[in-house]
Amino acid sequence: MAAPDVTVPKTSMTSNPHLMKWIEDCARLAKPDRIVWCDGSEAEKERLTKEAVDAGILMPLNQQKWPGCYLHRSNPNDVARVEHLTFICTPNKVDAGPTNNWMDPDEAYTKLANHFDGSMKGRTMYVVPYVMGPIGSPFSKIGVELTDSIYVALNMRIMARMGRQALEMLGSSNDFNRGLHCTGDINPERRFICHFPQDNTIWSFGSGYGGNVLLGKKCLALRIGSYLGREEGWLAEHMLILGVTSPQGETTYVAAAFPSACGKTNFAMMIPPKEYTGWKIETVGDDIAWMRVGPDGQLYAINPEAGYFGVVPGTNNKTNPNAMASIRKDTIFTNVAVTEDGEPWWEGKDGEVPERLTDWQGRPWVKGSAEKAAHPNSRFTAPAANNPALSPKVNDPQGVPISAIIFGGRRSNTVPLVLQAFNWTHGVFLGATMGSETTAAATGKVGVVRRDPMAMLPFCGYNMGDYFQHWLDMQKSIDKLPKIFQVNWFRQDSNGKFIWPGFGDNMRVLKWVLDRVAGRVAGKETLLGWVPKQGDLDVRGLDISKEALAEATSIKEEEWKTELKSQETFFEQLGSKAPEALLLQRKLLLARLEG
Ligand code: GTP
Ligand code: SPV
Ligand code: MN
Repeated sequence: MAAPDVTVPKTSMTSNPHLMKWIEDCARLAKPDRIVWCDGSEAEKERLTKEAVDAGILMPLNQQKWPGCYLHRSNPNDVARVEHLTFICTPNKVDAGPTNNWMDPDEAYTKLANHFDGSMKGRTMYVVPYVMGPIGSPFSKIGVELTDSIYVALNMRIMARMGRQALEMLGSSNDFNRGLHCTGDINPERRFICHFPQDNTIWSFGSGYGGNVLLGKKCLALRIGSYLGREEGWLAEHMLILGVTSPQGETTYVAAAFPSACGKTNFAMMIPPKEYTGWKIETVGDDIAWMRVGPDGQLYAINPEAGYFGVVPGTNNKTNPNAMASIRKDTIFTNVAVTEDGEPWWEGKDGEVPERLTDWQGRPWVKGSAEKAAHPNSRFTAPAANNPALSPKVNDPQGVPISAIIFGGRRSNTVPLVLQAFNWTHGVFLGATMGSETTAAATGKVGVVRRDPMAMLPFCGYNMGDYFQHWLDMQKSIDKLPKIFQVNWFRQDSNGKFIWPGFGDNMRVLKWVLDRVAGRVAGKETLLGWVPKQGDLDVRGLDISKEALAEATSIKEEEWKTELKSQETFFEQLGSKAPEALLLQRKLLLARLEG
């Protein structure tokens, strides 16, 4: 059989031989009709947007009210990450560990090559070069994604520093992530998200949605990133990064890990309540943090991303005004509903529920319908530059120094509003034993408690036991250790209502965190860690009863006995990879509980 005639078009942007060769290899496999380089320019954005609109991939929203905003409807079978179809492909199964799906690399390449073979016939292959992290930063990593999806190309343009600048930074180096993506026929039976950490390679087939296909995000910045982080002595985490500035002008940076759809974007953009006049929160990142020890021995974090791929439902001018401002222009909405006037709509938006809508699947929807109009995992892709609270440090190649790390799950019971770890090892234990109720961010049942260590269960690219050890080992290289905290905004009362008001009022908890970091307040020692002393948690102006606050902050020993059982099962799963230091933390806690 004659080799198909696929020539990679020449470009003034690069002549990198490694890149050219790899694109040729992929083109020979996928056999696209055309190969198009993405340069990241405005003109290119306009051209691709027009093509996407003509092809029905994007639908213009009301351009008077939502300038530059478009709607994309994904296939209803393709609306979230697919954890059961996500694989870590290492030569040895133990390196992926018991919390990941594993495939032998040779088997995975062969299997997926069968799907990729000819999969881009009649289609265009977009070459999307991008940088994760500030241009020129020693933290940053370069990736190139080959994709048949215009939607992916346009999203990557928002989510990463995409185009010419990436190729300039790459130069003639062979050190870049090789990402190959094809939507195929969007068939869940032929959907695979495969990571090859040893090859710095990702092959994604059969999906067109978010974390499955925007390969710089979860695939590179977390799964491959965490693997590289262990090799190179740094941390890739599912964390927001924020700066909080006091009325005296002192800025403290905090990183926080909450599982998918558990409040990172909201916390990172929070506007403090009126009792906190003079305080300012600025967003460095809303989903991913890369953290390294700086020359001064402090832990520094960058946000590798350049945009937000945020949860739409629940976003409004009360919960998250900065997100509302961020999505007002140049935003791609995925799977929201549309009003008769061409405006995007979702559950939890401000204002009256419209009488009539077109739902996320394009079907007529009437008020009172049992079905949701927007998909619960509908998303916005918005440039970080739109965020009024964007931190001036967001492009700082050195990142920001982290003073506190917060771990938080979605727990209707058991976990109190806030506590501080006794020390680093205990903090790693708190992160490692985090549990959270599942959400619509991944396919599967919603609301089931599962262990989600450091919010990384779906994103750790290697053995979870080794990951815990890496966290423990970091202690030795950090001179000024960040203090570690655990929070829970999601405790419910007996009627299933959230007890804590959350959102901007989370500032009150953050204030206690800052006070502890600065050594301004004492804490009360409990079995689980330090908690605010009576009166130290600032509830001025808050409509919450004494009883409700007591419930939100309560520690119930019976619930903790159940929790410790579940932790034990989880650690057992890790076998000999479970670090002794963490097993001992659990035993100590058990002894305190039973003592
Ligand atoms: P991913 O993008 O999936 O990683 O999610 P995320 O962690 O950034 O979560 P996000 O901030 O988008 O919040 C997810 C959902 O939780 C939204 O519907 C929010 O309205 C809701 N939420 C966020 N913060 C709070 C809070 O403090 N209290 C309550 N009750 N809900 C919250
Ligand atoms: C998450 O699920 O944690 C997300 C959305 O941030 S996705 O990009 O789909 O992973
Ligand atoms: Mn996320």
